[in-house]
Amino acid sequence: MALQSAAAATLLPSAFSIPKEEMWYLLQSKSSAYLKNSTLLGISLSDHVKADSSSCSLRIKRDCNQRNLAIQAVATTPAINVSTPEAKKTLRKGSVVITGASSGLGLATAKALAETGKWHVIMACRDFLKAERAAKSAGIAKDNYTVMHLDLASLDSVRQFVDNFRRSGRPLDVLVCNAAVYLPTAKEPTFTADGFELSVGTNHLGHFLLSRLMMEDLKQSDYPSKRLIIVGSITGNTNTLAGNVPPKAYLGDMRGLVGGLNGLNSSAMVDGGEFDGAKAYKDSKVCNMLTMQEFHRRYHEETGITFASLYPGCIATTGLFREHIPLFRILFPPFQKYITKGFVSEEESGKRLAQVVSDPTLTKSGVYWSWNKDSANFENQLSQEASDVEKARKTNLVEVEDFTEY
Ligand code: LMG
Ligand code: NDP
Ligand code: PMR
Repeated sequence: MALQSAAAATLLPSAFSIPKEEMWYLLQSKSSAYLKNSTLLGISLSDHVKADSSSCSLRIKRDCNQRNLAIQAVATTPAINVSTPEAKKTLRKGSVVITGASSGLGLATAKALAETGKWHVIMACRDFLKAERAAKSAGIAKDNYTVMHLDLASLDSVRQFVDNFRRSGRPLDVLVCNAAVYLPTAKEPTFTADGFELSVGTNHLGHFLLSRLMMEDLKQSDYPSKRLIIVGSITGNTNTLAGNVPPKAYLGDMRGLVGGLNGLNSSAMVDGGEFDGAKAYKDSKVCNMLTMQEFHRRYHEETGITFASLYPGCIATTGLFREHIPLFRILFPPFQKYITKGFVSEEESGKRLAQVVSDPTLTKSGVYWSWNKDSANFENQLSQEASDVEKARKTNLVEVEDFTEY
């Protein structure tokens, strides 16, 4: 299937390289709509999503240099010992990567965490200057943040970001997948550098690769609680009123995603249907919430990483709605404030996400957090589709070999 071949080539972690002849095979298979009964990078092309990497017919080479770099990077960070109260006092600053921290929820979370003095925030942003300016105008102290370039709409950029991060020598204690695009008025699909429909390509696939790569860095963290957080939303959950506003999220059998989301030999939509920008965003949020759960099932026990998702509330004033019609942008905030009462300020939403990052009591993995009217957090119920185990498996497109055992 095209995504498994195209994306297999592109989504491959940089810690692996593919022999030339096998790359040729991947390129060949990119144009083939249906490849049956072969496996690629541990994914069965016959059923799209076989998790069993033992059936891998193509070999993946490991790039030991890459791995060594990661180990060196972590070795330079001071070790902590939490066994005594004294040691607790000297707990080093946590190190958190937040994607899309140049505005809205990401920026507010960066600010909330930086203000505690306990966190160094790596703002992973596509627009370096905008992020620097945003950090300055939010009043984030220089010592508490670093801006690093990341364009989630390019898998090369994702890999480059991970390399740069490792070179920085900082540990990774928490990764927050926050960035997103929403294209509700688009009539035709647009695409990422790798040819995936832009909303799902950015919001889900870019974050998926980033998460899979950075899980290795998280594993090596000696911080008391290491976490990988993927921002979800109510509008992807059809067990809510908000989730029933058309167009509703629906992934179907995910044939479009499996086919490459390229709008050529496959649909640009996950479910294989006609392009709809608002639906694509909601579908991407379902993918985000499914991915979190799949990560939990696959990696929580082995890595000790807490995987979580959340609905931060309706932050009706953010840049997310920049592509919506002007009338919507005017009416949406008062509608949410006075009618649905689902409105939260950017500041409040930032505190919520910061809580999921740093609250020592929120260590439960596999949870979708929400907040009630008094801003008290609770474990929320996901819709049937957003909890579907089979669909969750399909969001994990690349089965990556465990490369901890050198
Ligand atoms: C689509 O339109 C667009 O086509 C698409 O491009 C994209 O933008 C998409 O979701 C985004 O929307 C959707 C359309 C659907 O929405 C609208 O046209 C309405 C937009 C208006 C939004 C702003 C509201 C402004 C209100 C004005 C208020 C002014 C406030 C002033 C306040 C001052 C106070 C002093 O909309 C519709 O189709 C409408 C019908 C939707 C109803 C859906 C509800 C379904 C409920 C089903 C029940 C499900 C049961 C679930 C049970 C769960 C219970 C827990
Ligand atoms: P904003 O538009 O304010 O923030 C989105 C961020 O993502 C921006 O920093 C943007 O960068 C960044 N971004 C977009 N594309 C890319 C890319 N290709 N590479 C890197 N960064 C990128 O929206 P919100 O703060 O509202 O959204 C944040 C999260 O909250 C999203 O995951 C959204 O789904 C979720 N959410 C939002 C809700 C709301 O009501 N607003 C409700 C529920 C969930 P730039 O500044 O350069 O544009
Ligand atoms: Mg919704 C009952 C409450 C409720 C909540 C909490 C939201 C959140 N919305 C609610 C209800 C309604 N909305 C109703 C009744 C309508 C019909 C008038 C409605 C409409 C609506 C539109 C057109 N709402 C929207 C849109 C958008 O374009 C936003 C969207 O879907 O973005 C994907 C949106 C949202 N409503 C929300 C939230 C949180 C959003 C924003 C985005 C997101 O999920 O990230």
